[in-house]
Amino acid sequence: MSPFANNIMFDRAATPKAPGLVAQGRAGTAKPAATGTTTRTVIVSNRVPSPSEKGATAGGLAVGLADAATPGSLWFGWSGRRAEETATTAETILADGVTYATIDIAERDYQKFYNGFSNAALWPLFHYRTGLLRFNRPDYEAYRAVNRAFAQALIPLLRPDDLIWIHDYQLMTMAAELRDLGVTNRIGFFLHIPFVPPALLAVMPPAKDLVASLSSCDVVGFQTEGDRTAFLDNAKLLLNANPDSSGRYTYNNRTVQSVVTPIGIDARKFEQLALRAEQTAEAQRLEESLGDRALVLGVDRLDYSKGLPQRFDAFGRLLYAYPQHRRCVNFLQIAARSRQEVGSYQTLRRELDRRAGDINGEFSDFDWVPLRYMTHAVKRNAIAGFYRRANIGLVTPLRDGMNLVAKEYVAAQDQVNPGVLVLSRFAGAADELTEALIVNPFDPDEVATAMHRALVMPLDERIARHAALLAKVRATTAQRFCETFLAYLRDPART
Ligand code: GDG
Repeated sequence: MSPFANNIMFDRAATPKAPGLVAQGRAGTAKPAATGTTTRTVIVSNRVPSPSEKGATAGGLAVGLADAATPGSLWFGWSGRRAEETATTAETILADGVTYATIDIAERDYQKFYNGFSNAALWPLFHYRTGLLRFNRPDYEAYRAVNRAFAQALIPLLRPDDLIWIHDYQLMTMAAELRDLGVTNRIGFFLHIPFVPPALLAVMPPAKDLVASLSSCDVVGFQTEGDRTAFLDNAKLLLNANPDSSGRYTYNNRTVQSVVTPIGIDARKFEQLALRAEQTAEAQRLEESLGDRALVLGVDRLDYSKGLPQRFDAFGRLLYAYPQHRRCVNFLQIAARSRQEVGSYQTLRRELDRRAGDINGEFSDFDWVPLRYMTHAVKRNAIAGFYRRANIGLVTPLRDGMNLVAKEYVAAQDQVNPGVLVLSRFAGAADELTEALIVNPFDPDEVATAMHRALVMPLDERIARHAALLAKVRATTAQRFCETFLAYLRDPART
């Protein structure tokens, strides 16, 4: 074992480890949760988290929006159930003052709307993967039809002064459907994933339709300045829009305000969770299995945008190029399965199985297996404990709207003995988290060098970088994201 690796372990080990739902039936029967003159927030997203499973699912949207669902608000979307027919009336449940209203989607619509246009056309294109894009007209028609069904089912629940806040790429045409059906409420849309420049959007046949539909909103929000610029460039080209210096333009007699409102996490709560999580059985089992080895951790949905094959290669390069880390480090990749019905996800899984096998076959010893890779989800509090134990948070997506894992990793660290965040320059989070080791995820050697640098980084540098990162993660919280976006929606002229 190298003296160099011993240092790392000593540093990490130096700090002791601290040991009512109310079913409400069909649409329209919900008792108004808020009275008086304040406007109500209506959140619309494809999936509505069941109140009892909040925080239990792998996915950034539900995590980031938990703070928007304040008492008195309404959260509307798909129930998660596939039925014979797509419903046009919603079922409602009241929990903690929030009304959750959901509809079922017909199996045949779901396949085309969700697995088809949303996840085999929009998702790859918006993550710059034109080669994976599968477009066909029936899928797009089903997408429009489901967006229309969402609009039809929402309308009976609406009050005149509701602020409607629609989320993400599955619902890009819903605002246009609401307008078509006569809705005059303020409507905002937030895109959680990247937007692409005109040269890329040009390959999407209904590109103009999509940009025009978003222009039915009063406010359109993005994670980064780059995404907003890409959207406005498309609006100029496709709609002849002429945005002013604050990103505002007029289309069809409506003023559309584009805004940048990066999403965040409830940092203080996550810090507490991570501290307590050291005591969970999972964290303790992980600790026992590692002994004094360093831990490199990746936590992602199993998705090709997350750069997992390239990340596995980078870990292999680390062991190859820096042999002093062999036997002294473990890489744990949690890759919770998602969208398993889409072909490219099955291909990815096989690819990762193969690469993990290659690396372990090459470097394992009878008492050390370098790479651990699991495809089932882990409980949120266990993940928090894993982050805290990890010497490196390896967050290397090829493209990502924001990436909340990067922020969670920072929040979970022990401030007097923190780990190092290695972050892709193509994650939206890299715009803010500049004190991370920023890497190009397409270059396994560069990522391996960054991992090596993180593993040997002196404690004072780790503390300085982490303190700067933590200040940022604490400042751009999920709550601030929600408040800022809703403030724009209340008053789009605000700059
Ligand atoms: C989209 C955009 C944007 C992961 N595995 C497990 C688990 N997770 C949690 C993480 C984190 C969330 O899921 C993932 O969030 P990300 O932001 O990293 O990624 P996406 O799901 O792709 O989210 C993304 C986000 O929307 C918000 O706008 O940042 O760019 O793609 O919270 O901890 N949670 C549990 N078990 C797991 O195994 N419980």
